Amino acid sequence: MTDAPILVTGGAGFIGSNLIDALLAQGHQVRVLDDLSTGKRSNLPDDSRLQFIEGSVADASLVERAVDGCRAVVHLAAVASVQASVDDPVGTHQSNFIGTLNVCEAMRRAGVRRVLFASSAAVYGNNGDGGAVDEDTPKAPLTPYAADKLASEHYLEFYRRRHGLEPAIFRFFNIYGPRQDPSSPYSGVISIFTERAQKGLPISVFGDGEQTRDFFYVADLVSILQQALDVPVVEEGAVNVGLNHATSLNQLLADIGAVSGGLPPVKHLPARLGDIRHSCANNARLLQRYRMPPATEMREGLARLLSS
Ligand code: NAD
Ligand code: UD2
Repeated sequence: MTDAPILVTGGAGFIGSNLIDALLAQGHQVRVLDDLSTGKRSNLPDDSRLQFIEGSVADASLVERAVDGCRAVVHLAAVASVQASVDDPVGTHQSNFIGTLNVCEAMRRAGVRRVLFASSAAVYGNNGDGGAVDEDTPKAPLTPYAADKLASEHYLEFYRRRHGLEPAIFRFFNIYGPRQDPSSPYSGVISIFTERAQKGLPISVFGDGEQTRDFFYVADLVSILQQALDVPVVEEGAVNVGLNHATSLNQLLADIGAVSGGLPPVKHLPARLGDIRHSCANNARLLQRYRMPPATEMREGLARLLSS
């Protein structure tokens, strides 16, 4: 297939690089714009159909160059750590909000319409109250990270109404799988716990371990993103990406222990300030709009991750 490239911002990161493997396998041309702040060049294959541009989505003229001639954009570039946004709201805002605005403007100018956007369950704050949140649940962005994601959603919808963009907005819950970088204390919890379990290093649980998350395997997300690039019409409104299944950290540890044949010592530390207690997706809209692959169960996902 010789089509115009799909631009993946943040393509050298965890989710982006998994998506790119699938896009290349489908025969697409891919262009990546990534500043390598958390992503790695080595996450991407050496492939003549892949063009890599190193730089920031905060740089409007670079974004314009990257968008030019593309058939669609998957906008994943962002500082993914909620805590980093708390520590550096101004710096994070450049990537997480200005970056989105630059993508919208560049698309408008270039006449590119389809854009997939990685929003987050963080926009709901604690409004789930222990139950599953649907997309109409009132928003409570408690951090700069969540505020930037929600503002980005609103701008994308403005560009839909005013300029004909076709944004497919996804609110990812907790995505896990191969290439999620465990190296920072604010990395995804599964990447940290599995790495430490493999190395026999002690594991720290913040709080009592009864907080819950809706963990979603990256290959299942990739399948949904691929569909969103191809559906003839993107309906308005964001879509939760989760399983509607809450797993506590204590249960997660039991699963990791079962899959890896034992656990290193586990210690409990005070809960993180502002940590969301329960997060679970009502995924009815996801199931209505997209063909959900048979969901990867936690133990199977962990086994695939541990053997990757
Ligand atoms: P990641 O850190 O692995 O990927 C982010 C990528 O964006 C990295 O390659 C990084 O180098 C790049 N990047 C960061 N700032 C940039 C900038 N200013 N310009 C260009 N590139 C930049 O994280 P991920 O988990 O793959 O996250 C991808 C997207 O999904 C992010 O937008 C994140 O907020 C969102 N998200 C992730 C999760 C999750 O559970 N992993 C949940 C909700 C939302
Ligand atoms: C994740 C995403 C974030 C955001 C949000 C959506 C990552 C890194 N963060 O934040 O981008 O979109 O989901 O709701 O993917 N924990 C421990 N020990 C550790 C590390 C974490 O106990 O060593 C706890 C942590 O306090 C929290 C839970 O594990 O209660 C999950 O933490 P996380 O950082 O993986 O994800 P979350 O939900 O804060």
